[in-house]
Amino acid sequence: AVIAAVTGFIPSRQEKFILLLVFSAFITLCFGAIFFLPDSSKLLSGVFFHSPAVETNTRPGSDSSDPASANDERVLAKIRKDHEKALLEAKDTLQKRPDEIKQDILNEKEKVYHRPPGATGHEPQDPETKEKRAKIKEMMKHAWGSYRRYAWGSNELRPVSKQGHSSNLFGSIKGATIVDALDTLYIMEMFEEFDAATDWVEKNLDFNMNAEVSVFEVNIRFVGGLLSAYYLSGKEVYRRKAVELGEKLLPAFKTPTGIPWALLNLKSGIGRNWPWASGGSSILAEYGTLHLEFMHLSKLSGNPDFEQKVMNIRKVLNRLDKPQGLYPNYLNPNSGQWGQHHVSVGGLGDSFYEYLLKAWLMSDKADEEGKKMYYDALQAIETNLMRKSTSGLTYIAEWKGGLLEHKMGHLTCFAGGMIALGADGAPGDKTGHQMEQAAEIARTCHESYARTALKLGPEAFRFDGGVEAIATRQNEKYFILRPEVIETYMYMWRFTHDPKYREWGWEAVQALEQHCRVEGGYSGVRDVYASAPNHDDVQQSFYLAETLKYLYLLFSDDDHLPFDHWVFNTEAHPLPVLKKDKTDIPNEVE
Ligand code: DMJ
Repeated sequence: AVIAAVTGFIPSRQEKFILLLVFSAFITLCFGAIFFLPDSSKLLSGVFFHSPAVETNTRPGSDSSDPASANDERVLAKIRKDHEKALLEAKDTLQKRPDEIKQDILNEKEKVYHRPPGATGHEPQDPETKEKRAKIKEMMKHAWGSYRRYAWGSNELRPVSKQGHSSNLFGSIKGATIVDALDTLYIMEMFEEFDAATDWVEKNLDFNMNAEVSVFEVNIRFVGGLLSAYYLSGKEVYRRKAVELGEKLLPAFKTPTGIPWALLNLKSGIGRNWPWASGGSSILAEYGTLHLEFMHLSKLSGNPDFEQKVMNIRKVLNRLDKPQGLYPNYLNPNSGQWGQHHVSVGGLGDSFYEYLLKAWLMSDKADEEGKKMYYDALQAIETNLMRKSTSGLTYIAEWKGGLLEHKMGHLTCFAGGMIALGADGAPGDKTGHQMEQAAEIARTCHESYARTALKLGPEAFRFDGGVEAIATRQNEKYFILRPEVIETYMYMWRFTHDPKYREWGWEAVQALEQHCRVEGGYSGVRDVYASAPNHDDVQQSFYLAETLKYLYLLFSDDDHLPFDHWVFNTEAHPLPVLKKDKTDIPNEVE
């Protein structure tokens, strides 16, 4: 009440605790001051301490060569030192203005670990769903167990040749599969495996290397994976490693515009862009897919740099003219001008749009700028890129300087889930319309699977030359265990509970088991139209991070990682919604 009267601030239970600390420091100050009065220790010894040791020490003319008395001297010296320290701290606190004390309290409060509900689920009631969910967990056990056996510590597994595989996307950082899989292990309650992974991270995960990495890939898989592992498990090592890695990525933003480089040498801090990118440009889906992780990094580290860097990207984008309201995939970080006018909701563009929507949702709908940018962009996509095929399949084409390429990537199929997730907040009366669009995209993407021999989707499919939802080029016929179609089924299931989405998800499970499962894990296939699979011998880390996680959630109840408390980053790593009223209740950590 006194604090409320002085500062106008009504403390919660946690804040009361901190206030109590401040007052005890004050009392210590008064108490400690007595030591500075003449002969105070004598007074104290008479009034407070009745231990013979102290009495001996305070006796006039005591012999300091006596070991007992030397010990007493040490005790008293320590007490004096402690009190001096307490005095200084209390003096410091009492010199603060009420608003500074209030800020300190808020800062302390931020540091407390909070976990939103639904980190782990419960068994579905319906026996068939329960069995299917258990089957997906068994698939995770096979994928993880094989990686652990044949490729432990490498970035990925070669499941056919049963050895490690390292992609140059991560420089010489190791353990991509471990970090990408952490949260899936946790939500599937594979705690022995989670602990083994934690042990590896503690002892081996290292970012101090003279090697070039993809800023985007490292952010979505490593920073995202570490953040989720922290929020799910509460283990400090994950918070520390996420912040450490985030700090290593900051030099990528040293460009004239603050639009980051695609590639960064973690030791020298020197960045550059992909040599193939139009006019030395940075890529929309790469610099536009840092927001969620960086907002959390600022929150967890207290360092505002992360947030400032990603908010500046928005500023640069909002100053630019957009052709037909569209965002080109290429932007030059030196000049701040667009490169080629290519627009895509698949590769090179995709997760930029996803992060605008999710930034708004993750801010508990406070980020109005993110919201506006998302719905405006979606409107431009609908007008310029979304088309219906002759037989009525809705697809999202690619836009090249005003001309449409009637091709849809597997990557673009995530858009069904994104549009469903955003439909509820759509401006005007568009909620129903957007839900229909999302359902139509889900249907088209399902068709792209259904029209193949292996019942797995090609990398890209076309709607021209007399075909619909079929890949016509040999180099677009592969399937690399990608998650986007299943991701969309999961969102559609959550929002509609239409059983067809679980049926379609189960079809994918059967195809994965039949054609991708091998003795040493799961492999991608080179041609989904061939009658028998030709394996590419790579178990992508996103298969464990995303594909299996989304499948598991598709067969889980809605209160497992509920959408009003968690937002998935683009690698399916769940991040907590930053509740405006901070009402999330701290949970027990298993
Ligand atoms: C993942 O790394 C992410 O989903 C990313 O946004 C796109 N590509 C892969 C999966 O296909």
